[in-house]
Amino acid sequence: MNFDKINNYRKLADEYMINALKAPIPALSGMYDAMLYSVKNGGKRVRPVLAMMFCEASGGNPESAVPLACAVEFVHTYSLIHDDLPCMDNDDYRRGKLSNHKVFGEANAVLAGDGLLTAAFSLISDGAEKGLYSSGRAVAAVKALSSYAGASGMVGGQFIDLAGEGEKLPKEKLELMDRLKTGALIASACVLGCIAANADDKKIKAAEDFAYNLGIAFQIRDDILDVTGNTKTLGKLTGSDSENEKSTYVSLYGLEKCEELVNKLTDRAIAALAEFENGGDLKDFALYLSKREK
Ligand code: GRG
Repeated sequence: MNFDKINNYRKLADEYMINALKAPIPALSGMYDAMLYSVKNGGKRVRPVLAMMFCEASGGNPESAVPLACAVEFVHTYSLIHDDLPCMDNDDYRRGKLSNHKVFGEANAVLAGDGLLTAAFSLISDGAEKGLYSSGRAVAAVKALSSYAGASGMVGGQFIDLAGEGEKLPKEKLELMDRLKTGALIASACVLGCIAANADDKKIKAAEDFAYNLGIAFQIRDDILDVTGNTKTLGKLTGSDSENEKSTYVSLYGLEKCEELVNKLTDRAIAALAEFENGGDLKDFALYLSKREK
């Protein structure tokens, strides 16, 4: 796999996000510190890398997708901050470091998430103002991101997750929850990358198809790692799913079948790339994610 390219995409996203989070007045420096803490806290940047790769695979310049890629990562980061709160998953650690509310307090962690969610949409408009894509493409990106991330997407998935706590979810409900909670934001990254390149509807549909298959494979891999993973590599304690009596793919199918499912879904994601002339890096990235250890 082309790690140099991936690391370059990660670097482009990191620089752009940090630059976008400068406190405009000293009175707000504490607010921006709380947002920056989680943005700089060691995420893998899977979603920004996917956005830039889809832009490139659609014939665009991946650098033109950077604001959209970062918008998705801001939404992802806000969701993790809110997910860790005591009223949700109540996690003291994220990526091996104290979670946002443990450092800044609960109220400030809520605000840091709110700040990142709204900043995501200003990044989209900034990209159009800088001439990286047209205003029409910015409108399409706002429409896609708000739909994938909102109540009918990621937020809805979290709702199903919280409503089903302590219950054994049937297969259909687990699939719906993960499609929304994990798949929808991955879909936003892939689709926004296509939007930056002005891709046609066929490519956008194929990107979404890739993303939902990859997203479920990603979630199953997450469930596997919660059982078999290394605490140090993952930056969190393993076994939390069974401790919290969460319904997961591993509890439903067992480890061996889950490994098979990851491979099958990854193959389906790769098949969707036939729509792109230049999908080789995406294929390698999907295979790499299917074997990830963190
Ligand atoms: C609070 C609205 C709201 C939503 C929360 C993201 C989420 C929904 C919950 C977090 C818990 C979880 C396991 C979600 C599934 C998606 C997932 C596997 C997130 C982790 O993504 P990575 O591995 O994270 O890309 P890094 O740390 O690399 O950024």
